[in-house]
Formats: sequence, C-alpha cells, structure tokens
Amino acid sequence: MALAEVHVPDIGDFDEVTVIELMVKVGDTVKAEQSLITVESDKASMEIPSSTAGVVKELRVALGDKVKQGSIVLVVEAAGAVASPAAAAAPGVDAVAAVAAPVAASTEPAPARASGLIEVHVPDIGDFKDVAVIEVMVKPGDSIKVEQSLITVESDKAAMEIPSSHAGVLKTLQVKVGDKVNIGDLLAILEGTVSAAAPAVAFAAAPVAVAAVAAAPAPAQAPAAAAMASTTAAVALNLASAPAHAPGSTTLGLPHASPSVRKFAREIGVPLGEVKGSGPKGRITQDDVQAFTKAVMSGAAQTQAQAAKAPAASGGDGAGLGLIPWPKIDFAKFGPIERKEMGRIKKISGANLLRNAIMIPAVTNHDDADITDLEAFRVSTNKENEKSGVKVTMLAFLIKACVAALKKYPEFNSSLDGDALVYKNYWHIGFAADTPNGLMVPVIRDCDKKGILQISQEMGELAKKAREGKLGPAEMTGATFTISSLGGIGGKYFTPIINAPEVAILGVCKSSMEPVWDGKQFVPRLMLPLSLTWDHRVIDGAAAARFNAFLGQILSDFRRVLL
Ligand code: CAO
Repeated sequence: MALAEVHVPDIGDFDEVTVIELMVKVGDTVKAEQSLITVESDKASMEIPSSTAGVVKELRVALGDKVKQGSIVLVVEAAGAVASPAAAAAPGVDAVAAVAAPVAASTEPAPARASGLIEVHVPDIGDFKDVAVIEVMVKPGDSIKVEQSLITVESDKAAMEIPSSHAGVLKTLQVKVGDKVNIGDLLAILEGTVSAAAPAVAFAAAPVAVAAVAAAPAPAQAPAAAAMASTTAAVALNLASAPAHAPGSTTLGLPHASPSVRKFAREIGVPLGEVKGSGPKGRITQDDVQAFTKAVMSGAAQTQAQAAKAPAASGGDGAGLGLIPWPKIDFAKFGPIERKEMGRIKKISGANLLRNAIMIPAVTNHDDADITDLEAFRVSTNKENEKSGVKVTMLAFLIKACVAALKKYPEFNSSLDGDALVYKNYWHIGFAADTPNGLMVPVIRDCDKKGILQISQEMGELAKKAREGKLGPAEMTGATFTISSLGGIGGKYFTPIINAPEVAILGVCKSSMEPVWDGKQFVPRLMLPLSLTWDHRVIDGAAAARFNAFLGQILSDFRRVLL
C-alpha cells in the first residue's frame, strides 16, 4: 500500500484559511469523503473531506495553522484507488498525481432586464444539491452593495454566505429561511445598474487533493467535489480576506461551530447559540452540544425557550407547567400605580425559590424548643464578652445544635443525585440574611470545627458583607443545610423553602414565654418555634419528627452537643 500525501486542494480565491478543527488523528482509518479538518474564514466554514480511504500515518497541520492550496494536510497509507470518478487537475498541486475540484469562476453578470432589474441567481455550488437557506440577511427596500452578503446557505460540510454580484435596491427576495436552493435558482431581483457587476471571485470547498508519494503513475481522481464557484451572476465568496475569529464571535453571524456540529445540533433541536464553546476561541464542539443536551435533560440547565415558558419569579405565564396563563391586569384601572423593575438578586433568588417550591415535594414540621436555660447562658456569655465586640445571638447556638442533629441524622446533610444520595462529610451551614437588595444566604464553613464565638463572629461579618452587597461567590456556595431565622423580627411559624440541592431547611421564629405543663403545674418557659421543611423524597416524616425532637433536646440542654 502506497503512502499518499493529502494536500489542500484548489480552494479558490482565498490564500490562507485557519485550521480550526482536526477531525482525525494518527492511526485513524479514514473513509473516502470523510471530513479531515475544518477550515474557516469570516465568510465560510468548511470541512475538507478525504478523497481516499486509508490509515492516517502523519498529520501535517495543527490547530491554528494557516493553510492554502497545496498545503499538505496529512499522509495516509492508502487503502486503494480513489473512489470518485470526476477527475480534474488542480492548478498548483502536485502535477503528477494531484486532484482537486475545479473551480469554474465566471465573470458574467446576471442577465439584466430591460427595466433595469437584475436577477441574482444561485451560483455554481458544485456538488451541493438542495442546500438549505439558514439565514436571510437583507430585506426588500435595502440598498445592496456589490459583494454584500444576501443569504447564508449550509450543507453538512460547509456553510457559506452568498454575496450580491451587483449594487442596487432589493426589489424582491425569492428565497426564505428553510428553502432548499440549487444552482441557477433565482435568489433576488435588484433594481440597479448592470455595470455594477462584481469582479469574479471563485470559491471552492473542494475535497483534499491526494498526491501519491510513491510515484504512482495513475492519475489521481477527484472525489465528489464540494466545489463552489461564481456563476453568471458573479455571486462570490471572498475568503481571502478572512480575519481569524475573535473569541466568542460567531461564524457568519451564527454560533461558532463547524457545519457538521451545527447540523448535529439542529437535528436534535439544540439551540446552538446557547451552547458555550470549549474549543479554541470559544468554538462549539460536538462534545459541547452533547454536554449541553445532558445538562438540559437532567434538569441542571434550561434552554432559553424553557425558561421563557416556565413561570418566572413574577411575570412567567406558567405555560411550561400546563397552567392557565398568569393574570394580566391593568392595575391603573383601579387606582394610581408605580412600576419598578425587580433587582437582580430578587430575580435570581425568585427563580430559584420557584423551582425549589415546585420541584421538591416538601413537608414542614413545626415544633417548639425550650430555650429558657440557653437564653440565660447566651445573655451571660454576652455580658462576659462585652469587650470582645462579638455578640452571640440564638442563631449561633442553633447552627451548632443543627450540626449535632445533622451528624445524628446524616440524610439531612445529603443531596439527591439522580437515584443516589450524596452524603456530605462536612457541615457548612447557610443562613438567610435579609438585605436591602433581597434575600441572600451566606455560608459558614466547617461549623463542626468552630465554637459559638467564632461562628457568631463569622456570622456578623458575613451578614454585614451581605447587606453591603460584597459577598463573593465562595461565601454563598457549598452549604449542606440552611437556617432561616426570623427570630429577631417576629412571627410564630412559617414554611421555609428548601435551598436546593440541600434537602432540608430550618425556619426559626421569635421565642416567647409560654406556660408549659411540667407534670404538676404550668411553668413559664421561653419557647422557640421551629419549622423544619424537608424533602420527602429523601426524608420520611418520622425522621423529621426525630430530628426536631433531638434539636429540641439539645437546645433545652446544650451539654448534649458534647455527647
Ligand atoms: N427569638 C427572640 N429573639 C431573637 C431571636 C429569636 N429566635 N433571634 C434573634 N433574636 C433577637 C436577638 O437576640 C437580637 O436581640 P437584641 O437586639 O436584644 O440583642 C435581635 O433579635 C436581633 O437579632 P438579629 O436579627 O440581629 O441577629 P440574628 O443572629 O438572630 O440574625 C440575621 C442575623 C442576619 C440572620 C438576621 O439579621 C436576618 O437577616 N434575619 C432575616 C432572615 C430572613 O429574612 N429569613 C427569611 C427567609 S425566607 O424569606
């Protein structure tokens, strides 16, 4: 079997294009017409398929390389003769055995009508048949310049813009997105001057040329050519002036991805514009599309369309849930109103709360804890530590008590991951903080390793930062359990919403003196109302009742924390 150099074929008018994707590696067996690399300019992105079957022995290009006609792409150990019958010598490629698709450029302008109307037709697009129009870039009435792109067409191997051959005013556009076009199809009618014809520019996304390294006498043959050339209408693609992609930019105004990735995304209904590219310069790869699909299927991510359908923090219409639309009322009919956009934090927390409220089968148990002695201890501790500047509130004791309960009932410190439970051997406790911008949940890490004073100090610092809007992401993530305390404000019980992916949350309200029966008489005790909301998929009612009871025992006699 002979070694064969695979060259970049005649690619028309463009000098150098950038290699943006390598689709094969050394050792791969490639089939004839299998795409080998993707090259890109600002006007076109195309995959260069192989003209021969064989095993890749050597890759001669790397990502980011600039290639042009005749550049060696790779060396294959050819499995046999090249398949396709169409043969044409490619200028500039090894004269002995090079092949490339011909590029039939034509300088003929489109036939003009007597009235001054000019027809623009689809040019010679080589072997492409029924190429889909994926974007229309102009509209009737637009003043069109010579070479201004009119539409974008795409096949599974190339995406390209088709520019106008003439200047003029667009009278009618004969195609729309989704149409399939072929060579010669009428694309647009302009009113303008025939003399404005563009210079002929040719474009060919031809398959790679193959030059037999072992001096094979037989002429190589061009495989099915993906050739594209200008036609009588001189519709052209100028690839020569292609600057490289700026990071995050798009190809042809489309997401930065190769045609095959775009096709793949389209086939499975992935909105490519929402996929984050991990490739060079933010290019979207097939892996990115698959990862995005997985994330959406698992519920970890949402497409914009899904988000728009879901009932948002306030204004969503509930259509995603099959609910009747949210009432739209003109409140001004009933009295004066003032409309204010919600702040960013409220919007974000609102959307999270809504998801958690809807998706978690949550149940709330209410209970009371006798904190008479603990409150006395807290007050005396604060007196002793007056000079330290650290004030201890009930919340610090609650955090410590919850850690003890979470250790005793580990499923409360877990998260659901599909059908599995992830038990966490760390105890980071979040606490809801009321801030001028909305609800925030700072997290105190490793509460099992910290004393009440340290927890109080950190809580004070984090609450201050939260109110000032200075919390960093690391200070708001990683909680295993959350406490929402309204004790400083008032109320009796409430039903807090679980902060997913946690599985439980403790709501605390204001303690008050209550008559408690001690078996012989009613005695005044300071009672703290507790509301534990738990995810019924993970926790049973009995476990929740035990958790609350245990918490109550600890709070009534804090020495139990040490046990
Ligand atoms: N019962 C009675 N009094 C209580 C109490 C309770 N359960 N908890 C706190 N207090 C008292 C404190 O001892 C303090 O009293 P003094 O001023 O006499 O010392 C006072 O109430 C104010 O406490 P605090 O609220 O400043 O401190 P905290 O540690 O209890 O709470 C923080 C800190 C950041 C959690 C709180 O300021 C806050 O933002 N709470 C609101 C949380 C919230 O919005 N939850 C709802 C979420 S769902 O929308």
